[in-house]
Amino acid sequence: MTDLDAVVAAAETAFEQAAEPAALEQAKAAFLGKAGTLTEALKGLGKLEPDQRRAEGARINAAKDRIEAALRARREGLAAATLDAKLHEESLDVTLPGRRRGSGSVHPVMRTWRRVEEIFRSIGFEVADGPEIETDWYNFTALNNPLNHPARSMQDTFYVEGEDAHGLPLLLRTHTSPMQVRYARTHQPPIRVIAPGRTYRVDSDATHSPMFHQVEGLWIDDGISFADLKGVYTQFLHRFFETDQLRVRFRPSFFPFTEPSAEIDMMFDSGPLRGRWLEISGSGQVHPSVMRNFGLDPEVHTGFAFGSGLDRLTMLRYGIDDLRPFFEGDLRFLRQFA
Ligand code: 2NL
Repeated sequence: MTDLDAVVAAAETAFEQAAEPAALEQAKAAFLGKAGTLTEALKGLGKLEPDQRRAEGARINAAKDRIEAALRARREGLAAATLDAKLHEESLDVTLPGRRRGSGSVHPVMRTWRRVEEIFRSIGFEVADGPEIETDWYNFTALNNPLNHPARSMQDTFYVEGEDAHGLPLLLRTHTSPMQVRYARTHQPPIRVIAPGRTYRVDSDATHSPMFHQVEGLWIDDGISFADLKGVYTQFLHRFFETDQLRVRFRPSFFPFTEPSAEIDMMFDSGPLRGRWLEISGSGQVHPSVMRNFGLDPEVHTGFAFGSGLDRLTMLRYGIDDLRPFFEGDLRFLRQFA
């Protein structure tokens, strides 16, 4: 008679030693397979007397149940171990912060540009746009610049190849005025417009960049005066610097395109820049010749114009006294304004 306890013990040991599922299935075959120990034992039952056969059959089946139980346990053990190993290998700390795509931010001068548009729009101004490559007429002639004016020289203005329909040179606009000239020639008074944009001059130091930003404003109707300029520009400064604690003064000056002309100065009454007059804008009443170049009669229509630097407004707003870092692209500097 087969020593079934020994067979069960051998099976348990063989299963325990199977280190992975394929080995376990092979070990199983040795006991429960077609030629396995238990299968052979069952085959031997036919030779026994019926009584003995029943008792021996029950014994073999009990042994078979134990071996199958050991097999199931080992299968589950191996599956759990496999899962554990996999979990360990693919472990992932879901509490780690994600790697985000860096989000960009608006350049400080562009923030100023947007704020200026928003403020003037709320006062009733339109926003004009126009080309950065201009003709001599729109940039200089229409604005009353005499032909021998030094601003027209190659030392001051970037000329580009090519010429306009009249054979006159093309250039990078030196101010945003030509956008206002184009706007005024295609609209009827009341004309209330600002023209923000990039401008170019041959100039480069701590406070001058060959490319800079300006915003000009123009209000033309019958009877628009310096008083209107003072009201509009003061309101703009209060809104832009978010304080009424500043003073504004107009200082006589000269520009070819305005008469009379004035520099607008401002002084903060509080904050780090307090107590010093700061030049903030050029301004004046539109010159009669310029008014005629708009296609308007200077005897009927009057108006003011101003021109301010968006870069300078930005520097004053953030208290930065060097223009260059704004255009050098060092993100450590630029991110401070995000
Ligand atoms: C400056 C000077 C100024 C204007 C700009 C202007 C535009 C037109 C007609 C008349 Cl279309 N004037 N613009 C007027 C006075 C001064 O700016 O140096 N700004 C920083």
